[in-house]
Amino acid sequence: MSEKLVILGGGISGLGAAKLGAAKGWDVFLSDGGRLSDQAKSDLSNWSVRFEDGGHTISDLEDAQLIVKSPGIPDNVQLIKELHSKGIKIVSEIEFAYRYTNAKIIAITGSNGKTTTASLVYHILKSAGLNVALGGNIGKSFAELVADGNYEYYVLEVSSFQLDGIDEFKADIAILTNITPDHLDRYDYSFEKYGQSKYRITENQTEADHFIYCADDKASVDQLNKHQVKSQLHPFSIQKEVGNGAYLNNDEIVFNPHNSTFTMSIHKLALQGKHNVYNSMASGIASKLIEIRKDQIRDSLSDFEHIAHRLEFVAKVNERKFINDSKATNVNSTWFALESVEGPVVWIAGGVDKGNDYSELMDLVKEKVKAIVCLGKDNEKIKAAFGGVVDQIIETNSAFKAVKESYDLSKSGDTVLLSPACASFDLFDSYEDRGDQFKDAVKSL
Ligand code: UMA
Ligand code: ADP
Repeated sequence: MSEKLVILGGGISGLGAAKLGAAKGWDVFLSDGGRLSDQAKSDLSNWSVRFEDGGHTISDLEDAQLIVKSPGIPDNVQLIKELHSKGIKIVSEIEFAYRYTNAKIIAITGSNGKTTTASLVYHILKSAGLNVALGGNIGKSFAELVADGNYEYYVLEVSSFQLDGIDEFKADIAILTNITPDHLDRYDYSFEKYGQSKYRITENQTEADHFIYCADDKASVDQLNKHQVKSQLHPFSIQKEVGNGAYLNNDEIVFNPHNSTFTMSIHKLALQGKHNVYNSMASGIASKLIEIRKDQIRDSLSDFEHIAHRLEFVAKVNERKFINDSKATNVNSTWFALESVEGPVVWIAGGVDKGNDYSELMDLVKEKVKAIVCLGKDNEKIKAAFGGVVDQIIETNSAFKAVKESYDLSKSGDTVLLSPACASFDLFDSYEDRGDQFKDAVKSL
């Protein structure tokens, strides 16, 4: 008889795990506390997967040999505690998928820059002709990719929630972009615990593997000092010269992993801004470690096409520049946005605050921001933080109104920047929805 695999959650992750589990001969039962879509039900039936929705029936879960838990379900909810107490192994979907592939894995984690860096690495490898897939915390789940294809390389964006459920998962090349406060509600509001979770990306690595990290990021370096990382270390920095990684020499990036040095001007990078120098460095090191040619790496870092909602140029309207950075859902990502645009700036900010400390933005706001247009239901914290610093702070509750007000507050030569530092769920379905509505409003000006 087949062993029983229980999957908790029937979103992207759970459906991917169900498809792979069924293909590998497990007796799969998927349980969703919410409602499954008709498409999900039809897919599950086609794969001969039994399922329930609208609640979790514990008696149908506790005879599982293995449980795959979706990343959105926290570890501290009663259901998970109960299943743990019965001694059942509970893993994340990336751990489950890992058991069914021998391909090389390049995994990217961090608080900001994961999607950009993963997409850059994928672009370089794909352009070099490798048989490579991109997925994980973006696009398709790792499990679905493994179920559907036979790739030689997987470039995976990996979240801390996914790392929390690993056991043997190991990346041949791991990239940690940075560690700044985010998702602290899942880590007892402890930045230390969140940092430790990110470092689990190194936990199963051996001397044959590689770990690429930002030497300028204090939290990353502090955690490195606390961990016994066995893999080969590859730092990147724009502040100082480092070996076996990448650093900045005036306007040239010097890549020197394994002492094979090559350089690239930051002016040739497709993605501009300091944060993208970091992302390009990390991607270039990873690509060199898998022996992609220098010219290929340089070409791909220059011809990469921008990803939507990340410092995305939308349009110039009567000499005002509109930029969509809707994906900036925490203070650190907004810091890099404000740093990279030229003032004067009309800054559209706000939404659901994840415990933000706005003081980090104060210097840049003083230097560049002439007006703030709040786009959120509760804007008190933003008003309190910047009330004495910025003359005009106004409140709006739709992308259309925010764009209209920003246009009126700006003049020729100004930049209107949507970089909210907050999640979008008070007024929008997602950050994509917020960015799309912003772009539509700009186009209708
Ligand atoms: N559910 C239950 N029981 C519960 C709670 C939820 O059954 O107690 C069900 C819901 O009804 C729903 C399903 O679980 O049907 C949703 O599961 P999920 O929230 O884990 O979402 P997925 O659709 O499986 O997507 C997840 C990631 N989501 C989260 O981590 C919250 C996706 O990342 C990821 O792309 C996908 O797996 C594939 O790996 C999204 C994300 O927001 C983009 N990630 C966070 C981020 O980037 O900041 C970490
Ligand atoms: P993630 O997948 O980690 O959320 P993204 O690449 O989607 O990261 O970028 C999210 C936001 O952070 C965007 O606003 C982007 O401009 C900004 N950002 C990208 N890379 C970095 C970085 N290395 N450091 C800080 N902010 C960054």
